[in-house]
Amino acid sequence: MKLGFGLYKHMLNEEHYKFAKQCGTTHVVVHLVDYFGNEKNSKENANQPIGEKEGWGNAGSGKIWELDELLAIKKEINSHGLEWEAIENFDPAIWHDILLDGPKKEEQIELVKEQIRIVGKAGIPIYGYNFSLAGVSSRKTGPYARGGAESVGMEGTVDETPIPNGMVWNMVYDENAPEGTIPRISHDELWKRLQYFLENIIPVAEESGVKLAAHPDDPPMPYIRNTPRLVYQPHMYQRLIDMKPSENNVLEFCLGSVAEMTEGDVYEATDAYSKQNKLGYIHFRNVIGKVPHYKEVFVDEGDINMLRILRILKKNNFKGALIPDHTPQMSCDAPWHAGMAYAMGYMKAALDIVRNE
Ligand SMILES: [Mn+2]
Repeated sequence: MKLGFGLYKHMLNEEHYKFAKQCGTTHVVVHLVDYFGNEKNSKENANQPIGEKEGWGNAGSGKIWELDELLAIKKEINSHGLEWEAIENFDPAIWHDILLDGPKKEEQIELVKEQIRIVGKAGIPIYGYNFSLAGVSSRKTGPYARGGAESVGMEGTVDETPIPNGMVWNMVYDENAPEGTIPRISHDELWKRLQYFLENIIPVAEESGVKLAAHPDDPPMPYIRNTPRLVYQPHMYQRLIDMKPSENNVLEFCLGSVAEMTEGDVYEATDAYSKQNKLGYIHFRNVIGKVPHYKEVFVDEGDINMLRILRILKKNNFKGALIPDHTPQMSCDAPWHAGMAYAMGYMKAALDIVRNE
């Protein structure tokens, strides 16, 4: 198992590579979508929810990331003694009509194929994605973690506001879209759209040496904003795996989201999917409660026994990376950094203990 760290696009600089290294990281997971490029969104709060009406800003230009861009970032990552383990998330600008079954679906599937080929050429082994129309939604911010640390959670209410045309996954891809909202669809329709994606992309991922890793829904409710969710119970991951059997069809396994699910058991799910060698990388975070009443908390204060998870992963020979995903913000001049450093110190010690058992 490897200790990893997630970096957002605006953190791809020397200061953050050094910070990650100082936390004991060996591998990084990079978000290249500029969710928070928008000036009105505070960059320090990049792991916190933004008002859903405004979304997370505008999607990108619709251009894929070219090989020279990726190699330049990789060179810098490597120069700080780190390895690039994964890219997390597609820009809605390149796959909105794959999610929405829109008129540009076929054009966009070719773009995604090309992106995966380029990621393979750059030697980045995993691509994480979240097949979701609403994306992250319905969470509130509050003093939910120990000592009143600011964090996110649900307090029993779901945002039912339909998604306006021109927006998907919290980002605006078409500012001139006609008035109106995206139509309600069934869960089966969403799975059909995923099937189209997997059938087309997994063969390219296989040829390119890239594993595609699916994040579950955050939060894992059956419907949010009038749209169905894909993986909102642990067993639904099995359907995704079985839909396109391949070593390259794997999971971006988010312990927090799995623990928030109303059915199943986070230990059984970890065991079942790690036994099948289906874990690409892990979002190693903790929560108290289940949807629609849960809070994200410090890694050592939640419902999940994190050492028990590590022992299951070790037993099943998991070799991938663990990253903190989100943490509560700590009361000081650098709330995000303090929260991350706390999580990383805990994770490093826990890993050392379990490795040496
Ligand atoms: Mn996650």
